[in-house]
Amino acid sequence: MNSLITFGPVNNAAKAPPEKPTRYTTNHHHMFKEKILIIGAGGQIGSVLTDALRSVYGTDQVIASDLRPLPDSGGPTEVLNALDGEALNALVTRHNINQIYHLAAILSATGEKDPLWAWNINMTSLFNVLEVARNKGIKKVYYPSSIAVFGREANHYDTPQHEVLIPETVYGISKVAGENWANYYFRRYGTDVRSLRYPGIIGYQSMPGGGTTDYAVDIYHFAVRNKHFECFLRDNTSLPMLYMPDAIRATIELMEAAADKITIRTSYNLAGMSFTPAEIYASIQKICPEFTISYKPDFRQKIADSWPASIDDSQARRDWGWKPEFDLDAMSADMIKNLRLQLEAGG
Ligand code: AKB
Repeated sequence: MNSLITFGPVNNAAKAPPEKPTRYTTNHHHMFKEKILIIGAGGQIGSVLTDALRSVYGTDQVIASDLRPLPDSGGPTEVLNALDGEALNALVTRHNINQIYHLAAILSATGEKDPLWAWNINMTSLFNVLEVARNKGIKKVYYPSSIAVFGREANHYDTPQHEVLIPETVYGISKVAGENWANYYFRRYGTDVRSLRYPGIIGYQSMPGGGTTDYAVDIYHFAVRNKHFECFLRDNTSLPMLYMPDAIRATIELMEAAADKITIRTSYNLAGMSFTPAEIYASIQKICPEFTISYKPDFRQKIADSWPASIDDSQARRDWGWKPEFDLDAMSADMIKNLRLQLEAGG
């Protein structure tokens, strides 16, 4: 039996109900049987995913955890340092956790400031998750990868699923390694780890931190305040991007798919749209004609240049029916509408 699930905005931003809530279908009999731990629930994706998973599985079934205390989200929260394997083990036992979403990571731009520190955080936390999953028989693990796994040797356009992976950031190296460890745990121990290579994710509910695609969120915040925006990438830098409701839906659809449909146990290519800073600016200008932009590329330009301009996600479409809903103009309209509501509400 399927039930229709809807969810609204998260609690870490001013409330502003979306006109058309995102819908999920899920197996009703799964609800209230799952006990889910989200690691990195205070982050850009984690904060939105927490609300979405609570809509699907029940508020008390989803434990939101982060390094720092989380704001009240109406459900259970925990402080967890994912580098502390014993603390993770104890938490999993205490809450009878049977699914883990591991979203904590140092992203591409921040990682370049201290590569060994970033490597240690990204890999140690993943090993802690994989080991607790193996030892405690966790049913499913979600581990996000990224377009950062690709480097300049990869095909730049419509980058295929099976492609040479020579990343140029420590973040990308950690994601290539992480994908392969996920695959290893699946093949060797049967641990059901599932993964998506996220492009840049754009949403109004939360802010990104330390990525190369962050400009595409920041630009909307400047536009609704009618403030001049200085972009850290060149105007013609095309990157793959995805609107938050599509990203959340992709994640839940992958995790709900029957295990025998999942043919990729490293990580699935995932795409929504591709655009350059000049194109997102033009899209925003249709709604905010006064808005102005200038370009001042910094060290993140080199990272962006090493990433694909567009992604071939046909394997995800074939295997578990992935299909994005938002294009650039639909995203701009929804972002600006919701950010304006947040501003009006004092956010
Ligand atoms: C980043 O820019 O580092 C992230 C990503 C694409 O993984 N948003």
